[in-house]
Amino acid sequence: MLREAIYHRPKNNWSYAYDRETVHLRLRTKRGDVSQVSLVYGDKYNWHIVGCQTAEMKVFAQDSLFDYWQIAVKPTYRRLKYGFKLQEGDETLWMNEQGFHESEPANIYLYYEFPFLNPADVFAPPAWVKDAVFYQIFPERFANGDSSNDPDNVESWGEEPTPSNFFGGDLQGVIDHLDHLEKLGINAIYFNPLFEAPTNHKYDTIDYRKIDPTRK
Ligand SMILES: [Ca+2]
Repeated sequence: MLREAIYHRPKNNWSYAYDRETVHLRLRTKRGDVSQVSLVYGDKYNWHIVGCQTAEMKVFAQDSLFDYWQIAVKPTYRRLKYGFKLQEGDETLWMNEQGFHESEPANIYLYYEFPFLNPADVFAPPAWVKDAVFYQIFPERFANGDSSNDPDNVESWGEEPTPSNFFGGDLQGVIDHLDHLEKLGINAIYFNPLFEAPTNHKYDTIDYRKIDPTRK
């Protein structure tokens, strides 16, 4: 097993609250290098009484270099001590916060910790997002539906776009093409900035409460 490739951090996308009862844990290994990975886990105040448990992790993604293993765990008391057990052929390796071990480490304080499944850490997207198919629109370059609001020096549609030139796209242009978007199966639009700003991209917003006059 190539130890240099094995990676986990007890935070971010490697260890996170999936919902109020479930922690997702991930580990990376060199692609095709490890045949089995198990999570070794338990409760820090019960570990010495009831011991730890093991549960097999599954490869949930691969790229050209790595396998990515994942498991979902529901800790009884919403907190978790954990480490990993990796196997390939006759070789077994334990990994925890302190690094690699060739026999099972007895000291639970060497293990990783997920301190508490705090409801504030659970990302709760609105229910409609799960069925949404988004289309991202850069309004300046989507369609010019109203030439009366065009900025000065507007280019003819189809000319070469540059980082700073203008084509006059606006909200009317989007409205004019809603049928087309609907036919594509789109039911949500992600707009690049629409608010008042001097550039064509409008990330340099001046007033978040005012639609730019060239977009209206
Ligand atoms: Ca326009």
